[in-house]
Amino acid sequence: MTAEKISELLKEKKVDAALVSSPANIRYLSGFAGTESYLYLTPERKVILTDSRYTLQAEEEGKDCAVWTMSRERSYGVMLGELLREDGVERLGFEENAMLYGTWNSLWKKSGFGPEHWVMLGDSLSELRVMKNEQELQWMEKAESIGDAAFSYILGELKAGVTELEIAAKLEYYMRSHGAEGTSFDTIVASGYHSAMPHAVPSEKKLEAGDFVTMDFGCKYHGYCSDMTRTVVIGKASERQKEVYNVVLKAQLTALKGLRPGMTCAEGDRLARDVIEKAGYGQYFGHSLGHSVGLEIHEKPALSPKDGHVLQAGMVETVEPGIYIPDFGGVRIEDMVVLTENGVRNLTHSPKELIEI
Ligand SMILES: [Mn+2]
Repeated sequence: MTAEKISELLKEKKVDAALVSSPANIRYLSGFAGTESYLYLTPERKVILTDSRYTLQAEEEGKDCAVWTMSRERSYGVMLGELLREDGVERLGFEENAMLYGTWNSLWKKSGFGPEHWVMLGDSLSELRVMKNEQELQWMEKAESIGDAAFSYILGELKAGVTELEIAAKLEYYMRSHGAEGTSFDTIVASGYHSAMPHAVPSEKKLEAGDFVTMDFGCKYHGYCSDMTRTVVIGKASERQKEVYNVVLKAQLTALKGLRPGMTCAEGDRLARDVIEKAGYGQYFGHSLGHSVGLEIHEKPALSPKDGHVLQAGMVETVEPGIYIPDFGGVRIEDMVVLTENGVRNLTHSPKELIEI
């Protein structure tokens, strides 16, 4: 992130300084990967405000940053007051979507800078992260490749009698023991009637013959997230299962083929939704086609019917249509792609023709 971009943003928002509180933005703008800290920014300087658990890490990771450590006598609010007075700040930008009201209340009281000095920045700092550079793409590709390997491994572990929790644990153990720093969200393993819930929580339910099993999982590499979903059938798939699966697959392939820079996110969503609606399953596809991914698992813009952003080369999006039918089950197929000049490059390589186990 260039210093010019930060200066530009501060100027555009007419603020003298910004207090960054979202961990992903702190990491992106400073390199510091700790949590429960702040990054204070002006066009001239960057100061990480943290506590003693993170002092050494902040000094090591924070590029061109001073590090101030809070203490009982010198709270975050007190340190912030010192900075604002030193720099003669009149207007301080802050992330109202990444700060609790109680925290803000305490910060303005202890700093001595009342509410009239605080300016909401909306999501403007997060928007700096929308376009991914080569290094970020490499890390995301690596994270997704660990996911691909985990899927191919888990196929050998899926069988009737094993619980959803065991499968989730095995996926996570595999990813961590192959270089992942952790999961990028809580792993979803949903079998049988559970698979009708798009974000089901893995349970002690055992996989049974005839179950759809939807596995949605991802991991982090250098802080960057991966995300993928595959649905398989335990035993032989019924005709209806095949039909539903193939509608989702066709919707996904259609979207992968049609997505390109210049179209809006809503138009992207439409590509897959049209296929599902035409097949008569429109009412069973309740969520958006996809979302952006990066340091956070759900970033903007999203491939949603409500998102008017224009897709540009360098954005990363998931493409994950689904059909969820109560008392029958559900199917979701998800890849993670990067927008290129004339389409998309798929970062996910796992097979997606219906697998019967
Ligand atoms: Mn996803």
